[in-house]
Amino acid sequence: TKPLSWPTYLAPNIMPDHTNDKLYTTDSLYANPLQQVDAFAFDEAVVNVFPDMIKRSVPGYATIINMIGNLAERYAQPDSFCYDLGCSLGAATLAMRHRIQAANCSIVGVDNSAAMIARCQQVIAADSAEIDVALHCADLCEFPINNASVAVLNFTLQFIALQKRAAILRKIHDGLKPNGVLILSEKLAFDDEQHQALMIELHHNFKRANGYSDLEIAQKRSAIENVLIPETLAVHRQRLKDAGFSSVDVWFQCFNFASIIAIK
Ligand code: GEK
Repeated sequence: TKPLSWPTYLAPNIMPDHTNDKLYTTDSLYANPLQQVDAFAFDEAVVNVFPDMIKRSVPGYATIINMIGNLAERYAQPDSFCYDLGCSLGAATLAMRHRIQAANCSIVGVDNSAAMIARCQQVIAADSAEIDVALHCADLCEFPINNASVAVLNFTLQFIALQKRAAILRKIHDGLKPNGVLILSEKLAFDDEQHQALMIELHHNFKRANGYSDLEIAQKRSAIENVLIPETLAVHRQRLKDAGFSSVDVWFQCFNFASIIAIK
């Protein structure tokens, strides 16, 4: 594996080139045959390849990150919090931090992976934007949401147990100010079997075109199988409506990856 330069796609043109240059490597976690494929976990090994992994695995990731900045600029309200729930290395946090204009607005990042939060602290420390960022290593299921104008769940809800998802969305809804928004990005499942198979095939083609081998794709798939549980758009829509959101719609989709904007 060769060192990658700072993942500027996290927030283009923001990060100085010299920062953390040697920290990230290309993702080859599943390149060799494994005796046994363990369940996927957000540990130190994943942190080191994370920028490369997510960019090569999630179609539209860089666009979504950029547009989260755009949406935050539009919806952040003065004297409120913007939450990045499941913040990983802080890509959405940085995008928001560089776009929000509202006065006295600060960002709260939450992730329950100690390795992710430790690295995210470095990312934020190396960034010079002025908006305050508070990072917490915590389970977002337990984390209080108050006085929020923007909440981001960017490919995070999919890792939470199915039975806990409704309560999280209700808590976010209740913690949002009037006209506050939730940006929810998820990997999707489809009821139509033919369409489901097509989306998976096209996603795997995307990964192959980004340099992943069939072995890597297969081993990653079995590692993530019981960890990332995708649901249909209809299920997401209904649960967001049930949580109290008045407007729920998709603003981005590529294959089986979509992002929803839900307005209180
Ligand atoms: C990005 N949003 O780059 N509480 C807190 N964090 C959690 C929990 C939980 N219960 N469960 C999982 N996580 C990021 C990408 S990655 C998506 C998000 C992916 C965290 C987990 O530790 C990981 O950092 C993140 O959710 C999911 O825009 O890897 O596909």
